[in-house]
Amino acid sequence: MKEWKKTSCVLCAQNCGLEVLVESNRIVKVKPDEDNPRSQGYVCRKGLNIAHHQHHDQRLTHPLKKMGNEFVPITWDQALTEIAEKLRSIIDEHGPRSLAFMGLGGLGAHSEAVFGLRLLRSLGSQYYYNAIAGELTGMYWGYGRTVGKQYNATIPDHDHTDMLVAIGWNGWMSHQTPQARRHLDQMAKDPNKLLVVIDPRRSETAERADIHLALRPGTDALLTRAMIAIILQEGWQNQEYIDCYVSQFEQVRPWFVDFDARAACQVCELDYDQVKEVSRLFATRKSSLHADLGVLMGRHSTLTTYLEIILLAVCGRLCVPGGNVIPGYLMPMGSHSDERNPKYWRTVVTDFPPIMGMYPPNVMPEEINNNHQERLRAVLITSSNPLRSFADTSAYEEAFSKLDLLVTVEIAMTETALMSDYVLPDLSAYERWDTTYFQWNYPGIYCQMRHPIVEQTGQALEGSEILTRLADKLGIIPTIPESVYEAASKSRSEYGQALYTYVQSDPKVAAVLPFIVAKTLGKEMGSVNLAWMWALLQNVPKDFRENAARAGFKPGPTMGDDIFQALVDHPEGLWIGQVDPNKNFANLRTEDKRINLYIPEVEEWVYSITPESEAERLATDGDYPFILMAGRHMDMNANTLMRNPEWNKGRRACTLAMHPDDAERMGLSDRQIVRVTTEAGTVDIELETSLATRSGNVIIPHGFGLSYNGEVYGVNVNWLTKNTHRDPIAGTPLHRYVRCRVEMIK
Ligand SMILES: Nc1nc2c(c(=O)[nH]1)N[C@H]1C(S)=C(S)[C@@H](COP(=O)(O)OP(=O)(O)OC[C@H]3O[C@@H](n4cnc5c(=O)[nH]c(N)nc54)[C@H](O)[C@@H]3O)O[C@H]1N2
Ligand SMILES: Nc1nc2c(c(=O)[nH]1)N[C@H]1C(S)=C(S)[C@@H](COP(=O)(O)OP(=O)(O)OC[C@H]3O[C@@H](n4cnc5c(=O)[nH]c(N)nc54)[C@H](O)[C@@H]3O)O[C@H]1N2
Ligand code: SF4
Ligand SMILES: [Mo]
Repeated sequence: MKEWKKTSCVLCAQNCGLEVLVESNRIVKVKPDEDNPRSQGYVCRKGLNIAHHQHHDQRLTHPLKKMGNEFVPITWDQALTEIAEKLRSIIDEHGPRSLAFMGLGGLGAHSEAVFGLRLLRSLGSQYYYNAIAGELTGMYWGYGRTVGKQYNATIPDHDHTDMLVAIGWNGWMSHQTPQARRHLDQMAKDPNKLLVVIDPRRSETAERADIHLALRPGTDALLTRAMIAIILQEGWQNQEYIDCYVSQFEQVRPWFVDFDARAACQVCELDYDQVKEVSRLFATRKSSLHADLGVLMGRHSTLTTYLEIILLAVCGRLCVPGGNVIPGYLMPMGSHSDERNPKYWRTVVTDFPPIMGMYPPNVMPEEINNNHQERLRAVLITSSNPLRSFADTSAYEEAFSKLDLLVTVEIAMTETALMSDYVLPDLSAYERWDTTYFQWNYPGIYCQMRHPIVEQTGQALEGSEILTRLADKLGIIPTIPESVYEAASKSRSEYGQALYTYVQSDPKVAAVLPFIVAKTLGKEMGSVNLAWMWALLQNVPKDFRENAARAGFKPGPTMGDDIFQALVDHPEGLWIGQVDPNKNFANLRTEDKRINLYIPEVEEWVYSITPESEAERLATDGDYPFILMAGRHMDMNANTLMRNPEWNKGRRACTLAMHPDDAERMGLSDRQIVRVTTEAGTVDIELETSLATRSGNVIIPHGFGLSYNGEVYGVNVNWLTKNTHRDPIAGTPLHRYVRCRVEMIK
């Protein structure tokens, strides 16, 4: 039996539509899906290799318990009973702060998140760690303060902008915008549009740019301060916009008025006149800005993204067509958690607050490995592989060995799973119903409920089902009235009424609603994720309903059910909403409904970014003369999501990239094995000379160091990163600026 089925790629946040040929329960061919309304037949090499994500030798099929050095298959009942007992006893003895969750949904699937969060909350803990708090939270923090909600971060209005500034974003390889290569090509080739890339090296995106500002690594804060200074000194700011939509401008203006932009450009190793011209263009055109890991994982990460918000605001580029806009969404990617509100816990020994409800993976090793009464003792992980993904693998290994309980819900026997006490098998993204809530699109709100397209061969369960069963074992779910079960077996409309009546009857039910839906409608539908999508759609806020109406859904009580049915009927995905581009300012949730420019806590930090002080801090360190970019997104990695190394066979996937001049100076040659050392550790790795690297810089991609069938593929760059090398506010890693030395192996 062969059948073409519609699904999507789960390897990056674009989730491009795919059509896959399934034969004997295996994915044998993959092609882009022309019918997918967002990706429209766009796909990259990774998506075409999705079979290597689904089919490999490390697939988990049974719950496993570690006994000595062995993993022994056990029943679901035994696994969940034992885990529940251990969790209870740890919390009873040490309090809820001893428990953390990590992960809960990655690049391809988000349904499980609400279940994990409810379980965590029901157990009294707030400690939720996620990869997003290793990249985006500094930027979310800035948006939280300036526009009022952390989840209202902006994206470029990709179809309407006529000047796109890519700062620290290599979209050609990493995507991060719909149909990235097509879009970047259009921006570059259209004589009426400008693509500006700010990147220290000639990245694949920079190669196509109209203007490439090859700044010195780590100088984005200085450059952004200089650009704002130029704009204000020249009077290019959009005063009308500022008067209408911005407050506290007068408080930030002094940060720029006397700033020596010319000296700053010199430290950034940029031509002042070119920076001035880019600033003028940015202030006068329909410009937008896309910042990514080069900035988010760069020096002064949170500060730089905040300065970028100021830049956008003074040029009148926020919430306007063609500028940076706040997209619509079905579900925000996290919750607004303003750290000034004492109800949010800080981490016990490192004192970091949550941003978007998430704590930074960088601090977890310290939060485990200490003698505090309330240190972390139990960690439950789903859809994440901290031992390869997060900074400082040695620190993680040491910390995890000190846990009383480590449980990993996975599809593969990963490096992290191998350290766990229990490993629980999840259905894969292609074996279950699932969706993502990514919102990197505008003005459409896109959604795809992926159908299961292959069958599992073991006893795996949906992650949300696993979490529900665990919640049950922990006694978190109340006894559900028979009437709710009965209604679920009849019709969705009867179920909706029965559920409503039940929720109204007991105020405690709402807090555990996902579990109730899982046990009733989930059971009936054969999928908790599918049932949760239905429930979610019944409860959407008013502005989502307005957006859905603009996308053609009939307003009224059945709207949620109609969208649900449409999702089931359209496995290729569909537009479920359209935001009103003329109402983008309505997303401002500050008290005065304006963009609040002034964040007092970072004032001193801004003032510290001067040409003189930065020149000093950037000076070469004799012990560590190179700057390592510890991570790079390229055709041959997809975070740690690919388990079968076959897909990169014959390619030079994981090397240390170095400029040929540097190699020559050091007497090193291409393909030679060299030794790289940082404050965190040492690795040996193959050298690749490459003009795509800036002199003085070296690059190792992330996502390698995979252990597969007794072999290790590539080098795990996180042996070289230190978890304490992080942003002071968000705790995010500064992976794009790691000092290192490279040596010949004698
Ligand atoms: N192929 C592939 N695509 C992916 C992924 C993957 O693993 N592989 N992962 C996905 C994920 S989770 C993410 S978060 C995205 C990330 O996507 P990107 O942020 O685009 O990824 P990077 O490769 O880190 O690209 C950032 C660029 O910043 C530049 N840079 C380095 N230092 C500096 C600096 O100091 N200043 C400036 N301005 N730029 C600097 C680098 O040279 C690089 O070209 O990619 C997504 N897409
Ligand atoms: N040094 C360095 N480190 C980096 C980066 C860098 O640039 N430099 N990039 C960082 C970035 S941007 C990110 S986003 C993080 C990502 O880091 P992680 O959060 O670890 O995410 P992934 O590597 O995408 O996937 C983690 C695990 O999810 C599992 N998984 C996949 N599908 C499912 C599923 O359906 N169910 C379950 N239960 N598990 C599943 C995979 O098998 C994999 O082991 O890595 C970061 N790490
Ligand atoms: S990895 Fe490639 S194919 Fe997959 S979603 Fe991202 S851009 Fe699309
Ligand atoms: Mo990421």
